[in-house]
Amino acid sequence: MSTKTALITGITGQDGAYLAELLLSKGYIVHGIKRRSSLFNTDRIDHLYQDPHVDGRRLILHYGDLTDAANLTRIVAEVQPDEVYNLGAQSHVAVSFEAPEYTANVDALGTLRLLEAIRSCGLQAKTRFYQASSSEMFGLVQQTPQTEQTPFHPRSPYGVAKLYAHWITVNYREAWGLFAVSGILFNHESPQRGETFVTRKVTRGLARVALGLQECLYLGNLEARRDWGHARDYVHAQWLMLQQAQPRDYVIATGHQHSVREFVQQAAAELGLVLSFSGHGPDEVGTVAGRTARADEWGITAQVGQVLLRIDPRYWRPAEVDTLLGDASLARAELGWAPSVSFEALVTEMVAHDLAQARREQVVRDAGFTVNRRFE
Ligand code: NDP
Ligand code: GDR
Repeated sequence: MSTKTALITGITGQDGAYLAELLLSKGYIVHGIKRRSSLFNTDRIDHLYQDPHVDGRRLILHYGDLTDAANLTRIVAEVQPDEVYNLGAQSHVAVSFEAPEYTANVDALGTLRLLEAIRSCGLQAKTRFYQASSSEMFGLVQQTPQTEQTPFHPRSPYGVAKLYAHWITVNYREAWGLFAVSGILFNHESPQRGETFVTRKVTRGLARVALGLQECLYLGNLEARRDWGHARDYVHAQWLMLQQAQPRDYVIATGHQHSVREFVQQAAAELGLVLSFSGHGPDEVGTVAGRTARADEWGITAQVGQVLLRIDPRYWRPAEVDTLLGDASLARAELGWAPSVSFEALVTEMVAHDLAQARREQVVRDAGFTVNRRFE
């Protein structure tokens, strides 16, 4: 067991929660930065929570923000981390078109602030740094599959901000000798995925529609193709990158690609529903064309002929990333990393989770209480 100390920004997010779990299981003392919020925002890590009034805690949370350099410097000075994982970000690509300056401030300059905090605390020889880079940096892809050598062409304020963060991480490695690496991670999902990313929106939305809690699921571009893996596998790769003898950037991906449409069909099939599509562009709809035995077994109320899915052009992006497919050969060879969860198993796990959640909502509704109506 290790007695290392890690600091995680974005610990309340999908990856932060899985990484905190992994590091605690390895004996780390884990510090995390959470944002002040008017409501509790630690749902994903509540199972790891340790009472601050009891001595010997191994999970310690600090209030902070990537836009606040003084705060980051104080926390780094206090924690003296062996490893820093910079997972905090405004991570939604579509939202980055609405809030480009904020996205740049958090995702690009936030990374610089954190690197500078390590340097100004004199920790560049001690602290290893992981940057959450993204396949979105490839954007308009110029080579398939994408590797560490593929040129970047980001297509959103998010992608551009992440590219700055990527290069400033390289620069601190080259200029100051920091053990600083970027994981160029392709999309990774789980039942802990934020509800407005497409996979979770689909599994949650279809489960709710299937049980009559929501009338219809609205989506944007069904043709986009992504390389989807499981977040638990991907945080393991993040940790492995900081355990190497030499700092190096790695692509992390499954090497398999599916369209949003295929994801929807697979999720519907999990619920015992066969979907057929008709119409074009904004008029396209997805209708129940058949029910399998599973739909009866699971008490699914959606019937043949019912429209489950409609297109809402609001979800089309001003500039889209049409296709991403990663080649993680270098990570396989040097980190000994490989994904362990298939596309089908990922969809199964997410649908099962969201169906169970929808059933709980059904009980609440049937008891006469209001259910959550948010489904953006
Ligand atoms: P999430 O959106 O689930 O989590 C983002 C985290 O960042 C949350 O804890 C959030 O806090 C925090 N955060 C947001 N703004 C700030 C801020 N101003 N200061 C401090 N913290 C902030 O993302 P994921 O867990 O999915 O992703 C983790 C990282 O990996 C992100 O940087 C993302 O861009 C990157 N990435 C993700 C991929 C994926 O497919 N998941 C692929 C490639 C890269 P709060 O909970 O309060 O909102
Ligand atoms: P992405 O993930 O943009 O790849 O970024 P997202 O799930 O948001 O979109 C994937 C694709 O699905 C299309 N799409 C929709 N997307 C959303 N969110 N909502 C919809 O209704 C919808 N309909 C179709 C999108 O247009 C897109 O093509 C994620 C984030 O986790 C980033 O932080 C990370 O860096 C990248 O993955 C790799």
